Amino acid sequence: MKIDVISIFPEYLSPLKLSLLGKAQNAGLVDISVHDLRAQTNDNHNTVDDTPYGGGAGMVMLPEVWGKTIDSVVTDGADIIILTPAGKRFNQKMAESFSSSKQMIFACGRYEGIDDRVRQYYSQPEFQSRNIRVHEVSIGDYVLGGGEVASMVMIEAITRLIPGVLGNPESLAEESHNSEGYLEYPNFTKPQEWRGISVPEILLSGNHAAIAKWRTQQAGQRAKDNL
Ligand code: 6GU
Repeated sequence: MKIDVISIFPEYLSPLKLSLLGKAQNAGLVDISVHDLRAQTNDNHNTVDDTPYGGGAGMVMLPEVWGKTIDSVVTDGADIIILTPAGKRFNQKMAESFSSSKQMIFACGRYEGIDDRVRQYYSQPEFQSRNIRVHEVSIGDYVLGGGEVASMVMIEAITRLIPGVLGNPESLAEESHNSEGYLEYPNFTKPQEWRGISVPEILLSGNHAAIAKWRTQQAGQRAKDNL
């Protein structure tokens, strides 16, 4: 998968070189490039924003600088992600569907967002016929200063689903994961007693049917508690 992240703070995305993602890049499974939006500005101040038509607070990012940058990276089959708190909520299902994408382009907006004509432009039939799709995505119900951290959340969730990226594929395939992809029941390891708290006896019983039943019950309790 080719991943292009566009931001006015490219250094903000340096964690993408680390850990699992660093290894996945070295193994040739993903190819991540970070692009500085200001590289496509022409004026002395490297302007990327201006005041909104119709008035109101804040600044809006200019369409032309985004258009030039996206034009320079987009290829057939790309998914263009516009990161905005007004977007569709990201979840595990979306991560799974994006994990087979050829190219993901992350447009990290700052200020009050990106001129909506960027979304409109790349949604037109000439791009649709090249299998290029635009998605406005949010990672949750809170407001961040910009899309950079949100893009890293999405990249981590998506790339770990690409075959070969995870060291241990069993941890993806294992049962007892819920629809969001995580173990629902509480987990314990050594020692059997820690700071006066013991591991539940049932987990030491060797009775696999009873353990499975206990875990299902615990998962149900947790689901209720988290409502
Ligand atoms: Cl994608 N961007 C911003 N600025 N805030 C957010 C978000 C994205 N998702 C949740 N909050």
